Amino acid sequence: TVPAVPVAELPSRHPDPWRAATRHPFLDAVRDGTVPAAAFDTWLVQDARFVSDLLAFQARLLARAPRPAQAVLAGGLVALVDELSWFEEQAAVRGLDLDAAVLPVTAAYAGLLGRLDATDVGTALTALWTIERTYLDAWSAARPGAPEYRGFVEHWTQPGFAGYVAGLEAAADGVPAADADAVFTEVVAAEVAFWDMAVEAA
Ligand code: HMH
Repeated sequence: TVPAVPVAELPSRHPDPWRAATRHPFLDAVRDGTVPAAAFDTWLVQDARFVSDLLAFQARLLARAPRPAQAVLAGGLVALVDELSWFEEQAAVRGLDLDAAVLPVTAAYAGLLGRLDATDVGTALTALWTIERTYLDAWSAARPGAPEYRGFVEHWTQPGFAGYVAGLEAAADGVPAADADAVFTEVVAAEVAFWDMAVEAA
């Protein structure tokens, strides 16, 4: 058998998909202040739905995770519940309906999360690390963000989030994945499609 690839090596093994997922025109527009508010709001409502889908996926993953991965997954679940409360506050401030229709890209991403339930735990942990690392790197590239979006960019680049992603890295590296490269590229493609949705909404 081939030795397991540390997840931290996956971005450099797939540089073009990784760049597409973490250096996206939507993020440039948030940084520069050129994103139309309606496009940002459409994206924000769909992201709240994604976080709720992710919470459910992560709860299912925790139920089958090995002991060493349990603490970071459980901590992440609490953070996702807090994140949903934060989304509700932002939605209230911006006058958004979080029960708006789910867009196809969001439904497709939920389908991917559902399929991960049937994979080995190592593959699912690699996917979860990829989801969160992509988000962290993408928002880090949008720093500091235009004044009207700075609070969002700061929220998604807090040091505690980077620490969580490091914890997920250790958890993923502790369990071999059947095909880390395949799940990495599948998740990264879903992330690109999700950013694309925001640009298409503009
Ligand atoms: C699309 N990927 C997407 N949204 C998020 N909120 C995260 C990752 C991080 O939880």
